[in-house]
Amino acid sequence: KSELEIIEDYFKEKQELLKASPYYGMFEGKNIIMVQAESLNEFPIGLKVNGKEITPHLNELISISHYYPNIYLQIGRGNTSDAEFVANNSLYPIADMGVYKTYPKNNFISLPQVLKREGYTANAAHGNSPEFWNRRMAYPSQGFDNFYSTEHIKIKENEVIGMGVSDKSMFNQMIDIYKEEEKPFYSFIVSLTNHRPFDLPDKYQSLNLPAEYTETLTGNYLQATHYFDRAIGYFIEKLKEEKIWDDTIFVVYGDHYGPIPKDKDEIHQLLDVSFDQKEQFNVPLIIHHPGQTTAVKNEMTGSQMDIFPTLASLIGIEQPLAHLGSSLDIKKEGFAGFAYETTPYSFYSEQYDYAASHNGVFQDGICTDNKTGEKVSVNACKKTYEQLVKEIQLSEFLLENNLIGELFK
Ligand code: GP9
Repeated sequence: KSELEIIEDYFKEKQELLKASPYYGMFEGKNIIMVQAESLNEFPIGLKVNGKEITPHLNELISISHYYPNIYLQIGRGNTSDAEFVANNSLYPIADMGVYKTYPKNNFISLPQVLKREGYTANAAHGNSPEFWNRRMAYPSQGFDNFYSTEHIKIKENEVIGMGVSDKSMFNQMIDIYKEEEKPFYSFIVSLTNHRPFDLPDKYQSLNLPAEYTETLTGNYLQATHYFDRAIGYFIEKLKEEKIWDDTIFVVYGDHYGPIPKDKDEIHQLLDVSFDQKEQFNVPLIIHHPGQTTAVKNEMTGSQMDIFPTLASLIGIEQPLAHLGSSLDIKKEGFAGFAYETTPYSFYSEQYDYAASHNGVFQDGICTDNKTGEKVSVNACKKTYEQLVKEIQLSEFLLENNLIGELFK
């Protein structure tokens, strides 16, 4: 067999597993709205300060959705844009300047492209210049037919906060676009207002925080996260009003951390949250199934790479896919592997966490039983490590040689 045929077999095996999902094919033909939430960490979800929820609307959404609290980021040099790439392609973002800048014109088997072959339209939205992260050039190869950025004729800069059009305004403008959009559609929205340094103008700060939070990064982050939460609540209400909600799979996940390690002590002091590396890399994932009225909490360890296959199984996609992640709805040994953050080939998994050594020697890394916190023999981490090395190298090989489009021809 040729090298490409061997790779195809690897992907075919992964795709075959999707059929074991209890939801396989259940939402064929439903719209998908996916919101990639700027700087949304997992720790504000469900958190209360002075008896007040930071994310009341997301908490409410969780009460009628599938909620995956143990999901980890997988960004590389392309930061936000790499989170987009990973969620829509289920490959590691191995590229010197991020995938959108390094390989904007490669061929991909991305979520928008696959959905378009199923009869969907696909668009992306972001309230900022299309040049940022080279999205203007990268989005067509990803399969997005329309990019609703600040340069699009339909997008008005009627409310600008921080780096661009406010999240609330973007959500509102997208509602008008959906009314005219052919159905089913896939809409990918990259939010922006909750961006570092999180200094939201006073008039948008609606969280009543105790005095000790004044002018702290933590206080600012909670205010900005609360703003995003209100914008999402508004968006959902509008989707319901326009009768789009019941026909839509609605997804929200965090792109990457908000606070950074230097903020750790302050977060700990104010919120009693131990903002260690695992907490820093932890982002929420919420998937609302059309018609769902009760909460399903799935504590599987997973990553942004699992978003595409989880959605592909909900739609029941039969065409050949090339994803490295898995459906989170299938009981398995989940894991989140890192190609950039921490040290390449480090991972978190159901039972063991592996911190790779800087010298790249497997035996020199540290394997920890995360249930007991005890260091164990590295051999306990070997199987997942080997899979991770293989999949990172495979991503690099496919991207560098522009081979994804050659698969399954
Ligand atoms: C820029 C926005 C932020 O368009 O997506 O990107 P980041 O600075 O978070 O990588």
